[in-house]
Amino acid sequence: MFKAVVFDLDGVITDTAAFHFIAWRKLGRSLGIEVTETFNEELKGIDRMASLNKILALGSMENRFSKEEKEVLAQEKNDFYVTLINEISPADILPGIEQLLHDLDAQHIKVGLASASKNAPKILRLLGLAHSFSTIVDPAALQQGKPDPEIFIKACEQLQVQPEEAIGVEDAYSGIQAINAAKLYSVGIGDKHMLKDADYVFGDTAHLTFSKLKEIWGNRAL
Ligand code: B16
Ligand code: MG
Repeated sequence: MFKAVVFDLDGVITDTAAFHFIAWRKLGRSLGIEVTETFNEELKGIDRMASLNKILALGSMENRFSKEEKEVLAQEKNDFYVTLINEISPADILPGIEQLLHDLDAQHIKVGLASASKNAPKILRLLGLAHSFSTIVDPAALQQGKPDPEIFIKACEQLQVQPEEAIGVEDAYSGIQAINAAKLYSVGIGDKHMLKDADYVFGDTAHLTFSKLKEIWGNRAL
């Protein structure tokens, strides 16, 4: 049996993509750059500064701002984003996740969080799930973002398990690459074609049950 599950946050535990979109769109408009919903898809799973750099490149403004000015822009987006996420409540937990966390706890399987979001502890608190995670990797302490494996390797170290004994759950392509490179068993949530490198893909979190995880773990190729 697997000894730990390491979860991504956004798109797996809850869906904050719409809030990120509203906040980036507002910042983009203040600079004359139109961030569309389609473009927002490309920002999923990547960190705040990398997202800003992509938006500036979209508007051909990649060389217009100094590092300090970009810090101010990223902070501006985050201040607005934080006012938006204050609305988050336990009703925003994605289907099946609460039950899964409950079952993992009952089976004494360790649970960790590997999110690129610096707002992750606050979001878990608002969802009422902070107690369900025995460890959260601090993204500010990382050298590399996803698809680099660092965040998932760190999560396993903090949980004191070997990556080969753990399952990683992600909704983003870059996240699946990170889990695979870290050598956990990778579970994708979303589109089978987009997440084709995952060891197993669920269409949505409602199908992500403890019994199904046990089954796919038992059937995995060694
Ligand atoms: P913040 P995840 C990611 O969360 C989001 O998917 C991504 O859109 C966001 O830019 C990133 O967190 C950083 O978030 O600005 O709150 O630090 O999918 O890794 O849980
Ligand atoms: Mg995600």
